[in-house]
Amino acid sequence: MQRWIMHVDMDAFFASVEQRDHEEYRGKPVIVGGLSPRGVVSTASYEARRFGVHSAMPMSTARRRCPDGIFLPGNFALYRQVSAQIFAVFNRFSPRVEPISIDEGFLDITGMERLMTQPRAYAVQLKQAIRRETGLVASVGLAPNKFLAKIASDMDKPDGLVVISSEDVERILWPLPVSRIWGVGKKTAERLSALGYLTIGQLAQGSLTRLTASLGQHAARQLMALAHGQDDRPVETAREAQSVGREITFDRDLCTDEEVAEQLLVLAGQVGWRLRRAGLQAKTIQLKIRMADFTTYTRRHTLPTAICYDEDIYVAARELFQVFPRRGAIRLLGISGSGFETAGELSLFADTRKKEELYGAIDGLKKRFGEQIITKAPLLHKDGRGKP
Ligand code: TTP
Ligand code: MG
Repeated sequence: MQRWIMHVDMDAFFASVEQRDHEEYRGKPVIVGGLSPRGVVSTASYEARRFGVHSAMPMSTARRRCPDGIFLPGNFALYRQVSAQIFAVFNRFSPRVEPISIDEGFLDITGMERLMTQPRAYAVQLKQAIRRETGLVASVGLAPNKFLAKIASDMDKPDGLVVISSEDVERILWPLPVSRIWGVGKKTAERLSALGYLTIGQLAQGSLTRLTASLGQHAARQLMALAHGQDDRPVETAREAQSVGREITFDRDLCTDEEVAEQLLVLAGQVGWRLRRAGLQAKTIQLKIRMADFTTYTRRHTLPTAICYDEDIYVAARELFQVFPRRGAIRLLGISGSGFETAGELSLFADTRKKEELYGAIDGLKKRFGEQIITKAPLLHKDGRGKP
């Protein structure tokens, strides 16, 4: 059966909230982000983007490009609250909502059109509901799968509503650069360009054999399907995910506690990012340990309050490891979080607010440039390269 997936993404989210709440900012270039000399831009209003200001740019550059802009430190607590309102609307429009970040999500609306109306009209209603209930503008992409829906929501921002059907793939998708494929970062884009594949169309018409030689079978197949506009990943609701976790099997067994600590930090960072991206906090943290002889242990700990920040997850996992009685060479480590609470209600504690701000900036970079962009300082070698 043909599916209908909606991808909804708020326009200039943080800046739009500021413009909504301060009449004097409307129609003006508003830049939200770290205001210290080494700060980065979280986002810029569309007025500011005309000056060449965009997310993840050093604040100093933004000030140079847009000296008369309105520069604000941002209010993450408020943005989280607004985000919760937006997701409440999503949840009314579909029982299948997958949160992707603070201002975006996928909705599976397959079958809804029979109950209600045509998909496009349904998307119009959703945009209207968001505007009515939050005073903010969203862009919506509508397509038979997640990949195309995400491309579509970005095509006519701000206030966009773009439908891509299967027949439109060649016309709409193929002229786009390969970097628009979700998961194609700079490195993969370079490899594709070396093969002569600059656009998604060139990739689609390229040779699977050459692609496999360059990227391996799994990635090559996946990319080829996406280039043809095919993507059968389901919309996964946060509720369905029983746990969010990551594990690593090491090329060489870990022998010292320091090595273990270092890998726990890597894992905690990956799990934290996944939790926050889904707007979740976990009450239970589980550590999985597989020894060199393949015996496998799990240890779990339920905390008094749910957590989602890397260092909190790291501390919980580290504690579990410290009381783990067996020592010896370790082949695999895994951390997972479960017992979810939806993030949103905000702590009034100053240190939590600081963390929220810090992680807001980090997650923004990860969202833009991929998960690998930021790693914790202890993981860096002296030459500045990351280890694992
Ligand atoms: P985005 O949806 O990527 O950006 P946006 O909503 O500001 O603008 P657009 O109209 O292009 O969608 O990110 C949502 C929010 O996440 C954004 O308002 C601020 C935050 N963010 C950062 O803090 N840093 C970043 O680098 C990015 C990309 C986003
Ligand atoms: Mg957005």
